[in-house]
Amino acid sequence: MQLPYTLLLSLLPLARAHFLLNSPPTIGFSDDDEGDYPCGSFDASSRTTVTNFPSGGIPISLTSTHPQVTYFYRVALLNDTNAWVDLHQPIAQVGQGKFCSQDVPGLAAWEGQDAVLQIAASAPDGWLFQCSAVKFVSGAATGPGSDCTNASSIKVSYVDEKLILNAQTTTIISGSSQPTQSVAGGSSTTQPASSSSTMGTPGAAASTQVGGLAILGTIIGTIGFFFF
Ligand SMILES: [Cu+2]
Repeated sequence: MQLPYTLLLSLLPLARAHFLLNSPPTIGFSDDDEGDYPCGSFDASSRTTVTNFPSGGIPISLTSTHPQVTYFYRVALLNDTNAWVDLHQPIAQVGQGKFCSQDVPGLAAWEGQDAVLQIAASAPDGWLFQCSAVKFVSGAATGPGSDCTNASSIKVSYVDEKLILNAQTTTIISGSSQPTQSVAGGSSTTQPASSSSTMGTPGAAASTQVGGLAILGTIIGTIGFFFF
């Protein structure tokens, strides 16, 4: 069967990309070099497009082309882009396609400061990075944009893990506060440990963080949600 040329074109980005940061705007995307810490081979200090990041939150829209991926949401001050701070609990996505967190809260303590948002993704083929230039500001959530949508086939769940990943080290600390892996270089190809068995408690806190997404059901044996 031959696919129409236009359809083939529309499939190309999904077929090739590891993952995409749709919103806020990425500093840069290179499929071949997305594994290069800290920003997928692009300059972390680039300020070409700066997104105001109110304490109330912004939507963060991602597209995964992998059957599973874990996203870590991190920020660093512009003058220290090797010191990353968790912005949001990591999220494991099963299934390919778009996932959008509608209101990821900003950091009130950093209001007025220039910073870099980094999405570090643990994918089957290794760590991948996308960054966005942001400035923390006061104010209410900006609300979801038109690209803040979710693929119907995905399911996502929170992961109770803390990632320490910089130019010197890559370590994941699970909910039990025990390091589960430690490798040098920030380019490990290992997966985070037991994302399904180390999740935090379900309920209001989790659903509030993602905010506005409909919860359809609970994943058997673990704590998770279906989003659409
Ligand atoms: Cu990939």
